[in-house]
Amino acid sequence: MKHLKKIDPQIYNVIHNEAKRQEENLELIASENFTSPAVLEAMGSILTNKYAEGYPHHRWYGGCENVDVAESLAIERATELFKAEHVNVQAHSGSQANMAVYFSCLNVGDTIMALDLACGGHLTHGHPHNFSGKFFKVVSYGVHRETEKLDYDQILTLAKEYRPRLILAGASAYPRIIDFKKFRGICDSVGAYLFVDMAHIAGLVAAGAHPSPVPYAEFVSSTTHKTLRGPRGGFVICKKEFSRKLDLEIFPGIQGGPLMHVVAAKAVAFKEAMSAKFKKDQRQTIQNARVLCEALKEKGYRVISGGTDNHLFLLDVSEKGLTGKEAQEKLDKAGITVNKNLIPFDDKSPVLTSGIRIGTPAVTTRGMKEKQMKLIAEYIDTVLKAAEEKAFLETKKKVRALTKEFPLYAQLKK
Ligand code: DSN
Repeated sequence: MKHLKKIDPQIYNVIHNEAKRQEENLELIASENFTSPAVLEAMGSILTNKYAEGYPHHRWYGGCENVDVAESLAIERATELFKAEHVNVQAHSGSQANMAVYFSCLNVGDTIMALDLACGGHLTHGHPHNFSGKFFKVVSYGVHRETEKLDYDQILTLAKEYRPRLILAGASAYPRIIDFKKFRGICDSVGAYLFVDMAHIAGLVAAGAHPSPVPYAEFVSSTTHKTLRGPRGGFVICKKEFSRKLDLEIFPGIQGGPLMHVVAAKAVAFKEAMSAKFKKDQRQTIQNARVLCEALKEKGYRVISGGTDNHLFLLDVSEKGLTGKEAQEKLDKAGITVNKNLIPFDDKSPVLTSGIRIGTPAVTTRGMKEKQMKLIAEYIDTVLKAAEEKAFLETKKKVRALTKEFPLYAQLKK
């Protein structure tokens, strides 16, 4: 980055320091991952210079012959990967993907049903401060008080009572398989659309490691940067009958020019997600989550719902006398990055929380396996129990040694 270093040393330093942090720390934020060098190259390319409002071969600008190829490839690959009827790859983010879905099939004031934030839902699933909570009447469903798993009977009862126009399945912090067929049945019994936000599990779905929502839902939204391991961005899948409406809602409905460097990087990520290596990594991600979760359970931690079927799990740290915020801060001191998270029926505020969310996509991309998960469980336990700086620093040294064994972007340094 010699030009950046010369022109803007402050921003150069930000990138340099962040690269060091990513290299040296253990990244356990469930929604984060490390893209491939190929994705980085496409994303950091001159395609950022091009305006391309519209869709391939129907643009409002001249000179789109090259970016048309990139977007067509992204669409073809995502269509094949997820066995979709129609894909739009232009959403700048998961939030915009969700907004486009709502606007494609709802009117302002319609009723939607979605998972409560404290039980694992997302802000765009009807939070009062989010557009979704302002534009629509929101009925939240939760998880069962004892099992902490989705309670399909409760969802059906609520659906019959409130007759929502759309039911959203999908979560940011739910560790179990979601039964999309059951959701379809519930939607059919009340005449609602099924909308699945698969952002967290998209990589698992692409690899066949989690059942796909695509056969069941009218709309499926996702991001590309979580388990899917692509650039930061969004995309939407829908049934053919909604394709024109969806495309119009993305552009010109809620966005202007697509980010063609990101669209090209999405195409690269979809290609990579078709590989045998990607599929193997997704299965290892789940296996790593299970091993790390079990190791922490053995150390006496309460795990929400008793375990995990996917890439993440939630620890209730309140039983250890900590808030989620305190646990996150302690782990940060040892170079272990997680996020505080509400847990079902949490009595603490979203700022404090009773839990932390732990995910294995990023450490798995680095090549870590079961053996390293057991070590990480040791480190987490030591840090959460410790009160003195010395213990954090000792664990930090162990974290540094472990991450050094699994270098990031070794290809870029050759
Ligand atoms: N904010 C993301 C997460 O961390 O799960 C969801 O979009």
